[in-house]
Parts: sequence; C-alpha cells; structure tokens
Amino acid sequence: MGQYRIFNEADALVYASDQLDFFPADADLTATEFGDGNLNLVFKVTDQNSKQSVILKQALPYARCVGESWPLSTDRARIEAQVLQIHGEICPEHTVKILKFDEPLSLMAMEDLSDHQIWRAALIDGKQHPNTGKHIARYLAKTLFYTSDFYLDPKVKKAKVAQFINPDLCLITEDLFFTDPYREHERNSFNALIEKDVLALREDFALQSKVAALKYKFLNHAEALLHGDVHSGSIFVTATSTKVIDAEFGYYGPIGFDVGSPIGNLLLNYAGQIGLNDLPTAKAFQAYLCTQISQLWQTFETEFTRLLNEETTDVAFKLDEFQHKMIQQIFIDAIGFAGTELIRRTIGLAHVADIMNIEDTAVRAKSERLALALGRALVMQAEQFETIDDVLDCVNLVSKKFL
Ligand code: SR1
Ligand code: MG
Repeated sequence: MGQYRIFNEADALVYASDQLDFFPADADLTATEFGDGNLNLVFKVTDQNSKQSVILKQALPYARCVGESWPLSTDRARIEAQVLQIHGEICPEHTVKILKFDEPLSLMAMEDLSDHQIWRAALIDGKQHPNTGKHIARYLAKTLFYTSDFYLDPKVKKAKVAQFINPDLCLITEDLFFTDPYREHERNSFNALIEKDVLALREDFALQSKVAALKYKFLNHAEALLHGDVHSGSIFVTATSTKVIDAEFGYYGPIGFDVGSPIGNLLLNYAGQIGLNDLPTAKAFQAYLCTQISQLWQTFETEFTRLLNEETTDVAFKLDEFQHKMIQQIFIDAIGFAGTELIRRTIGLAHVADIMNIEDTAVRAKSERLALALGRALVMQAEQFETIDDVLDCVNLVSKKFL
C-alpha cells in the first residue's frame, strides 16, 4: 500500500513480491510492462523457477493512447476491480479472477490468462472457437440479470447504481460512440478514401436521430451493472474456456449495450474478412461469425428468459407478457448499439485491427464502407427486426453489394 505513483517494472516486481500472497519466498521474479490498450499500464510478473505468473494493472491519471492532455480519473480502477469482483461472484466461469485491489495505487492483481488468446486476435488469425458466443451469452445473461431490479432488493440496487457512477469513462463512450463520428472532431480519424462516406453520415439526420435516442438511453437507463466494453479485445479464449477482462467502463446502464458490443465486434471482423482473405476463406469465416452472433443472441435470450421465469423476485415483474416485451426491447437496443460500434470503430478515435490490418488502403476502404453500411442498417432497422435471423439476412443482403 502507499500513495499513488506511476509504477515501472521494478515497482511491479517489488509489489508482487512484497504485497501479494502469490509467489514463494525463493521466487526468481521478472517483470515486463506489455500493455497495448488505450488507457492503462499492464505488467506481467513471472517466477522464472516455477513459471507461475500474475498480472498487475494500474490506471494512469490520463488516457495512455493520447497522453497527459486527456486527464482521466483513476477511480476507474476501483470500478473495474469491483465490477469484476461482482461479476466473478455471479459468473466465475467467465470472469477473470481478481486477486487483490490496492485503492491508493489504483492497482489490481489478477490471474494471468496467457494460456488463452484474445478473441479479436483469434478472429483475425481465422481461428474458430465454436463455444465462445454461447459462453459470452451466459456471462451477459447472468451478470446483467443478477445486478438488475429483476433480482436485487430495490434499495440495494440503488446503492449499487451510486457505487458505480463512472462519469469519466461514460463520457468517453457518450462522445466516441454517439457524438464524434457524426460531426467534425479532432479525435476522429479515417481513411482518406472514405471521406465521401464520412461526409454523408454528417448529413444523415435520420440516422443521427436514431443514434441520439441510443445515446439518451445510454445516459438514462440504469438497468443493470454493465461491463461497459465487451468488445472482442476484452475476451480471452481457448478451445474450451472464455474469460472476460477489462471492466473499467462498468456502470449501471441499458442491458442492450453490453449485448450489442460483442455483436458489433463480430461484424467488424465480418467486414474485415473481404480485405483480409481470399473470397472463399472470407465467406467461410463470415458464416462462422454469423453462427456466433446467432448463438450469442439465442443463448442470451434462452438464459435471460429462464432467469426471469425462475429467479425474478419482484412480483410485479412476474408477468409473461411484460417479460417477453423486455426481451424484445433488449434485442432492439442491442442491435442499435451494435450498429453504433461498427460506425465509431471505423471513423472515430478507436479503430480495430480486424480492419486496420488491411494494409492496402483501397482494399481497406471496401471493408470500411461495408462496416459503415452494416452499422447504418442495424441502427436504422433495429425496431423492424423480429429475430436474429432477420438481422443476419440484412447483414448478408448489405454485404452482397460489396463483393
Ligand atoms: C480512449 S479509450 C478508447 C476506447 O478503448 C476502450 O476499449 C473503449 O472501447 C473506448 O471507447
Ligand atoms: Mg479496455
């Protein structure tokens, strides 16, 4: 414990040795900083004798990807640790294990998942993990149900809403998802070859009106304790295991936001396929991605419905018709939020390797236009889709225009 200071590798090593009850006294420790995310420092500390290792993550008082000119509260480390602790109690099978949280240092120690691979990297490598969509769906259904008013005592739930007020990180999402991409802003960046498409979005007031409604929902619907950033870079996978990390964007928000994030990211990879691979390979992988999206939604719907039926504590919410409408609304919200993820990852601040790895800018522009067209279609048509098959039919139809 101690006053906040920014760690270097030597600090991480000493901390892991002295403050964690993890390594044996004779451990031969090494520490490496390997964080490549947008915000934090991430150290891996390894005992060279036993090869056991642990991860230390420290929140910087600014956004790492921009620098000190973008200050950020280090309270996000508390939020992240506490969200992961709560989600870990509800769904230990799919949540990274937090070993210790040190509030003054805004530092947490967690299990090392080096035997897993980041799902985004696996998708880019063309590796198929048949159960990940289902696993993520179960993580979402359980964590979102058990932190909502369907299950919690209303006073306990309100206390949790207060505990997870996360203004700095929510503002990032509010700006980057719903505001910046639709107007000129210094944070935006995009391939010069798609400038015409970007300018068209700035004049697309029908789309902007739907995006405004999603932003309003993000600001005001305190339904459940969200992870807040369930993109494919926040998910570690093996053939049999799926673990969610990185919950610093957690807050009480609309359930559909967390469900829509992985769907949007699978579709970003879908859009990248036509630039990353030859056509038969791209089509085969797109079919896998569509299966994952379908299984993700269907498993979420089944599991959330089961929880509503079996575990709802408030008698007023135990009505089939109401519960059915709730699920339909979560579906509509999820598809709309997925659409905003596709658009903001293509023309906003934070891009994804699924598309940025396409080196030839003309080839990349095709994937980027597909991502924008898919994003627009999802946001505009979210209320008209009745099933996930309707969504996937729309995805196929839109993507045919880009072959
Ligand atoms: C400045 S942070 C940019 C993005 O990275 C995070 O993972 C979130 O998705 C955020 O929007
Ligand atoms: Mg993150």
